[in-house]
Amino acid sequence: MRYSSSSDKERSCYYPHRLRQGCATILSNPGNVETLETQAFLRYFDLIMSVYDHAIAEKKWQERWEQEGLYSTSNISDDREHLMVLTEFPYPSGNLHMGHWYAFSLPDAYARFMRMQGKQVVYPIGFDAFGLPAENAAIKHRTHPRAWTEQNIETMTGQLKSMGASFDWSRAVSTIDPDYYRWTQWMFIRFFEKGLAYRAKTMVNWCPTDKTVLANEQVVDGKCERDDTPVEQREIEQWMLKTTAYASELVQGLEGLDWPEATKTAQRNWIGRSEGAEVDFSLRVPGQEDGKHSVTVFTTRPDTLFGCTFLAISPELAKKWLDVGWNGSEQVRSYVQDALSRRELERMEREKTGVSAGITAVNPINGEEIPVWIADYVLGAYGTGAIMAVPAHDERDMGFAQKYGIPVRQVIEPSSGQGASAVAGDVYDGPGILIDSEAYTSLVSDEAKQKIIDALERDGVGRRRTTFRLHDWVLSRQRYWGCPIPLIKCASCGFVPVPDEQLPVRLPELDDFRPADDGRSPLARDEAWVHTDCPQCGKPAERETDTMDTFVDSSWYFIRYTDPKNAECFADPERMQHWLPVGMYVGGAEHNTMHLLYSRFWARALHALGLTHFAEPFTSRRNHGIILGPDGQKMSKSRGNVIDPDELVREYGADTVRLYLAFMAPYEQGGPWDPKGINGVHRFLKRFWRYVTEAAGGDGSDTEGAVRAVHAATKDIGQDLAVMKFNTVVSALMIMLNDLEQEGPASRAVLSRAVQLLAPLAPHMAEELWREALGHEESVHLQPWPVYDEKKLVRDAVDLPIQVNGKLRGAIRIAPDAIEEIALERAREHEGIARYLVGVSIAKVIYIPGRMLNILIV
Ligand code: ANZ
Ligand code: ZN
Repeated sequence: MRYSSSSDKERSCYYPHRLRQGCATILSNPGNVETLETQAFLRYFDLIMSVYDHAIAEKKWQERWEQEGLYSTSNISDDREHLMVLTEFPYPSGNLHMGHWYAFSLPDAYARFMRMQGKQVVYPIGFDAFGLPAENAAIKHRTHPRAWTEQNIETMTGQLKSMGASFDWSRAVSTIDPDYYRWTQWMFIRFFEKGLAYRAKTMVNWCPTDKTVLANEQVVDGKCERDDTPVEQREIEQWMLKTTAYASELVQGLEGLDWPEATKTAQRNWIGRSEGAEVDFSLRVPGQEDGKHSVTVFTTRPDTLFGCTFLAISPELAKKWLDVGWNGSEQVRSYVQDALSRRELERMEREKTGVSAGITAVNPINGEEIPVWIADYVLGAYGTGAIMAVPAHDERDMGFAQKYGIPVRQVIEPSSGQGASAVAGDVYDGPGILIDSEAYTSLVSDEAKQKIIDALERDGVGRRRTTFRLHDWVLSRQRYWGCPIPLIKCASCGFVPVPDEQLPVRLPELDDFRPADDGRSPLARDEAWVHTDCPQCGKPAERETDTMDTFVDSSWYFIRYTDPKNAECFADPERMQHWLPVGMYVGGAEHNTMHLLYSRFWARALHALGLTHFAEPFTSRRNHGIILGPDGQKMSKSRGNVIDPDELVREYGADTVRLYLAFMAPYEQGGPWDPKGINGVHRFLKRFWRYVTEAAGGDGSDTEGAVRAVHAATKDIGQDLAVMKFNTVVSALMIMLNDLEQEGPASRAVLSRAVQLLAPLAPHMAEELWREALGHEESVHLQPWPVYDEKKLVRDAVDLPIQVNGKLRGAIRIAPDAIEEIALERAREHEGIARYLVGVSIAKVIYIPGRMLNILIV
């Protein structure tokens, strides 16, 4: 009997066994439609008449899960291990794209798996809602950033829910919520009190389009990363955070972290720790007393001190000298002015230029007099802003020396003996053996470094020193859509923090929030907001009008997830203890430096203030790749290669999209979207559905092959999910289904296990099969991960007869080619055989693989 509609030949396949059963029941109970069996029949009948309708099923389960509170995590401690699975803090740009799906739906599978592994897992979500893009979009669309942002949050919440992720929405936070930024401000004040937040006049990157300061990290190839405008250098007073205070710790802390090596390397390079020495050179300045002035250089190569043929100082340092009365030449003055108008990076990349300072310096190691130059390749903000130049052993110095005809003197020879000839223009910058270096000649570089520093220290003209490339974090922005800096400027008291009980300092609602041309923040226009009283002396005072960089907001969001509604403190210490540090943080490699460094700094600072129990916020970190358009290019509207997840969800369902994202590439690599590929996984899911529903109605019994298929899959999938090898998880599911199909309908136990294995990646279909087709009460997502039995994994097992001293004592199921140790171990595990083996010693074993095992005992 087939209840098929000819238009869809697949329909006939669903639940035929159940259908048959139900019909039988009805036939045996004519006239009694009220029995449970007939109700069941009608339900099954409805089901078979429809194919798996992902739209209905996905919506149904998303609602049920929310009603049942399946993913709201309690803060009560139990025996389980607690784990926060954290993903990037999404920016409410207005539309969920494939990148979001990649970033959230696969870590969701990991979170689900960890839950099934018996851990208490929280998978939080929120919105990083302040920032320039919102403001720029609002200006473009002639709306207010708040309206624009709130609308986007609403849309994206709906889209995120369509993913079927196990987010704990009860913990959602949004950084524009005054309850959130109140604590951002509170922390800022603690940093300010500790001297970690300070004001300084610095050269900053200024984007003339955005009319704001940019962090170094926000400048790409000399242009604003947002709008490609060439960035200018301006000297402005800014609020800074002293990231450099923890430079050493930020390098050392990396050691203990389970992070990708590439990310650690990126951070090490960014922080740029260099061990070396400072060396003081006294100066001979025309018109001034000899040795009255001196300059200190930073070098990582004190072993090359005898090869130093000139000193070079940065234009910044030259400017300082000019400012305090150095009578530099006209040439010097115009050179300095010109060089200072260029960006650091540009100065580094261009051909080096310089100008003679008309000054000489005295090398403290041998009293030699050498010229001083001003050179643009010397950076003002690194080391001491001055270098001892050794052209023979440094590329940049060599280029400069050749250009300006400065002598070159080789003082290091490669240990192999075959020295590069420095005079011929080759630079040897490795370690080696010292030559032409008086008492230090013949020493190796490392030893010479130490001895030379010792000598300099003894004479008081040098010292050991470690330097970092890391700059302090320029925090303030002259823009509207950010967290206000909670300080008040008083003419007599200076900057005074807003008292804690008056926080948050709310962002005023401005109609005209556009940036001003004078570089002042738009907040300055709200006179009523600006004017206030000094909390210290009570005299009239003004509020700080700059807002904070949005990297501040995302520096501590994971902390707020532990206790999102707390009005007494930023998070209860017990709750932090419960969930933090973050056990698994999954995100993109573009965050290797900025966000991951800022939040590590933030955590260090909070920890140093005694406000948290952890110094490192993220114990484990995994990076994911990027999904490219089908053409292999970055997805972008202008290229027309954007794949819209909403459309795919409508057509194939969220489970298919999730499964395909998992399948298409190794997660840490990503790759181009293949529009045809998604059909393959979609067909696979349909087949999975058909197999389970068909078998669920019958009285399938398990073949060895079926049992083996699910046990093998349990092992493989478990191993791969634990390390986020999602693509091989999908292949393992496919292999399992093939094997099961070949074996025919399996038992409910085997089917249930198969569905459990599907659950992390295809949560909706798995739930539908689990509860509806297999009739389980409790959600599949609350089930423990099944255990597998190694013995059941063996293919083509044989019954191997076991003899003890020649007498048959039993048989074990084992692979025909199993090695002797394994066969013996299995024999020992066999109850009937084991009792002959206790308290005796084995004299000899005769083993013929696949045939028999004879254990001779004494
Ligand atoms: C002498 C020397 C000889 C150097 C030699 C190198 C090779 P890292 O490792 O990146 O820290 N340096 C110091 N301050 C500088 C500045 N403000 N701008 C540009 N260059 C600067 O590099 C340290 C080396 O970079 C220092 O060691 C110095 O050059 C240069 F055979 O001193 B060296
Ligand atoms: Zn005051």
